[in-house]
Amino acid sequence: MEPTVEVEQKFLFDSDTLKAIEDIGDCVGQKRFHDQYFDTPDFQLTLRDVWLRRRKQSWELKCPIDPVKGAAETGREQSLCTRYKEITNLPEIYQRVKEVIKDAREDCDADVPPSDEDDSWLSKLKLCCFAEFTTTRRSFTLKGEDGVKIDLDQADFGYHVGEIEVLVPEGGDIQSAQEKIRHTAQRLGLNQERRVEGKMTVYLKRYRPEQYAILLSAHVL
Ligand code: V4E
Repeated sequence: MEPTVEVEQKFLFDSDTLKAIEDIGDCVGQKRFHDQYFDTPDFQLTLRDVWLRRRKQSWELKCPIDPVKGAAETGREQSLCTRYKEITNLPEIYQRVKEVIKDAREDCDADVPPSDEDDSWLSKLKLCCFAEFTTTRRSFTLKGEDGVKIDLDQADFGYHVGEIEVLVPEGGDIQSAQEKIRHTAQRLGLNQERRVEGKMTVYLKRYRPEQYAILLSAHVL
């Protein structure tokens, strides 16, 4: 599958928000999934805001589309939306991860890309699981708003968060996706001034405080 850009805004929700969503949207399903996130012991991926995840036996890599996001957004207003390129093709994920992990280049440049059945590439690149949790997700589409999805997530460590999401093909119109998200947020009566913490931020703060502190000071979180 071609990489896409995921544009999204997270929000906190209560029974009023849920009612607003049910008024203007249709529930299109509920699912449960277990996520495992991987990084090197010295956080080479997450320090670059690169997130390697296995969900339901499939791999996914989320990379920033603005490579110097920290520097670009430090000191001025941070957008409420996040924008990440999503790569789901395993050979391409392997290639990107090797480019990000410095020590990997010399050792692994000539080798064959991994397959779904073979996890040996993880240890070769010194990648370990640093976070895992299960999420129950209810998804909604919106009447009169093409391409907008709303997810309401409940993580098993006791945090719930919503997200308004639009997927854009690579090179597509990110501004108009952000505009759709702003419009949806307005329709739901959300009154946000700051970004809301995602599941990972809360997870790291609770269970990986060292990594959390390092990513916070590097302006990744
Ligand atoms: C990109 C990212 C992480 C990877 C997980 O992304 P997220 O969209 O939060 O998870 P989820 O389960 O909703 O994935 P989906 O099913 O939509 O693919 S973990 C941290 N980040 C960066 C990040 C950030 N710094 N701030 C916010 C508000 N979100 C994400």
